[in-house]
Formats: sequence, C-alpha cells, structure tokens
Amino acid sequence: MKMKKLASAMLLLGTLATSAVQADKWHMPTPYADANLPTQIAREFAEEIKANTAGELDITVHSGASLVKHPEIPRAVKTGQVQLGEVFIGIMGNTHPVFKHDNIPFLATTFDDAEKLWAAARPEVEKQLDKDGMTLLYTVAWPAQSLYTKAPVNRLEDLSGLKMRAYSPSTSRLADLMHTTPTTVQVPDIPQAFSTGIIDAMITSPSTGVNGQAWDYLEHFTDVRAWIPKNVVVVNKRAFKRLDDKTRQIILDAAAKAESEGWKRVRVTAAEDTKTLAENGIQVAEPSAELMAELQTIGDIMIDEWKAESPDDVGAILSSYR
Ligand code: PCA
Repeated sequence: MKMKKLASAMLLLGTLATSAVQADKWHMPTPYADANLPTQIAREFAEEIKANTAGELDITVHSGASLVKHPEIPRAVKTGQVQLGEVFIGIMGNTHPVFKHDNIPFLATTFDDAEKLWAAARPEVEKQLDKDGMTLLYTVAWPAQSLYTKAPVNRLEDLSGLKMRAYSPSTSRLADLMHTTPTTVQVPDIPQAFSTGIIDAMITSPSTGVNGQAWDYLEHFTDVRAWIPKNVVVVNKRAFKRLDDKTRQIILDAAAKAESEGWKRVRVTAAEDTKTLAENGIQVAEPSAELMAELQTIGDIMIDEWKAESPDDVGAILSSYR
C-alpha cells in the first residue's frame, strides 16, 4: 500500500517535472516546397508560437511532403501520428462535399469573393473537421487557377482529347466535363509529366507554374482565373485540448495572424508570378469570351452536382455566400 502510494506520487512528480522542464516538440507536415507562400507562412507561424511560448512549444515544419505524403496528411493529423499539418482543401473533396467549395469553377474568382466564400464555408468546414477529430487553425489561399497549355486555346474544342492534370476529385470532374482525360500528378512531378507526355495541360496558379519553370515545357498561359483554392492547417483535437489555455490562445493568435498575412501576401504573389511567367517567354493571354462562356457553363453544372451531393450542408454555404 505504502509502496503503491509512493510510486504514484513519484509518477505524478515525474509528469509535473517533465512538463515543466521539457518543451513540447510538435511535427507539422506540409505538402508544398519552401518557395511557396503557404510554406513560408507555416514557418512564420511555428516561429511565432515558439517565441511566444518561450520555446515551450517547438513546432518543426516538414515541407514538401517530406514527412508525410500529401494525401495522407489529414489521416496523420486525425490519428495523432503528427500533432498538426497542412493540406490542400480540395483533396478532401471525397471525404465530405463541404471541402469541394474550394475547387468549384467560377464560384469565387477574385480574392475579395474568395474571402467571402471562405467566411461562408468556414463554419461547415470547421464542423466537418471537428467530427474527424481535427481543429481548424487557418487557411492560406493560392492565386487564381488558370490554364497552361502547349498551344493557344480559344475555345474548349482546342483542348479536346488532351491529358489534363487533376489535383482533386473536383478537378478530375472538371477535366471530364472539358472532354479531356484527367491525370493526377503531384506538383514536384509536373515538369517530368509534361516532358514525357503524361499530361498536356494543367490548371493551376501562376506560382506553381513559376516554381516548376513552366517555360521549359509549355508556351501558353490563358488567364481564366477559374477559382481560388486554399490550404488549411489543422491540429489534432486531443493534442490541442491537452494544452493549457494560455498556449492554446498563443496558437489561435498566431493562426489568425497567419491567415490575414496569407490573404494579404497572396495578392502580391499572384501579380508578381504572372509577370515572371511572361518575362520567361510564356504567352500570357486573356481568355476569349467564347472560352469563358463554355467554362462557365461547366461551372454551373458543377455547382448543381455539388448541391445535389449534400443539399443541406452545401445549401448553407451557398446561401450565406450569396
Ligand atoms: N498549386 C497547387 C495547388 C493550387 C496551386 O496553385 C497545385 O497545383 O497542386
């Protein structure tokens, strides 16, 4: 009896001693490389938390999917294999339709509208993540998604039969509706996929084109600005709950700052990177009215399909956005 008491007292003391002395080391896998804005913001977020907790919470950012492969990041956070992580919202589109708000063509095509769409979608996204054991911390938007091809594109027919890169369930569907063949390719594999003919076209940001030196393997950028997708940073719910109030607040404050920095800086990045594409010899063109009309028709189809998947959840997002 006495021994048992002593042992548990020592155990308690041990726990207290470790939590007082040892800093918590957390791991944060992110999908994209260091040159990307979301990764830069993730590093600033981690530094801010380390500084404001006087080193008590030390988050290591593992960029470029170096610790966990991109499609596996949500599960790694959910199961507590890592404490937090970053993910492209669209890749969770098959988990629940609320995540598809992020890849719907022509729903929100300016940064102001994308911010409004996010304000409308956020409660639904938060609810769904919470059900999956994750707490939402912040998002970072990408520049608007535009069309990269080898030949000029004036109408949809010019793309017919091409192999189109897809990076989410919604973009696979989009490729189908464009009469192209969707092929899933991760960002680091884009240059090789183009040069070996695995893909002939893609829709992504000027930033991803610049990072992958798109001028080495294609000539045309048609600035359709079809949607503005986002990455989201999530923390394991239990890991977050275990922290004291003060630390939790430090994380939430750093998250709010990361999010507002993201919305501010992506506007600058978008303009700079579009300029860089042109400077390197890519033909940057405004889309023809015909192409835009055709793409918008596809956007309307995708909104209808999306609504049909989950009328209540999706309806809530659409009505509060509109
Ligand atoms: N770049 C990432 C996501 C959106 C973007 O602009 C990609 O192409 O996978």
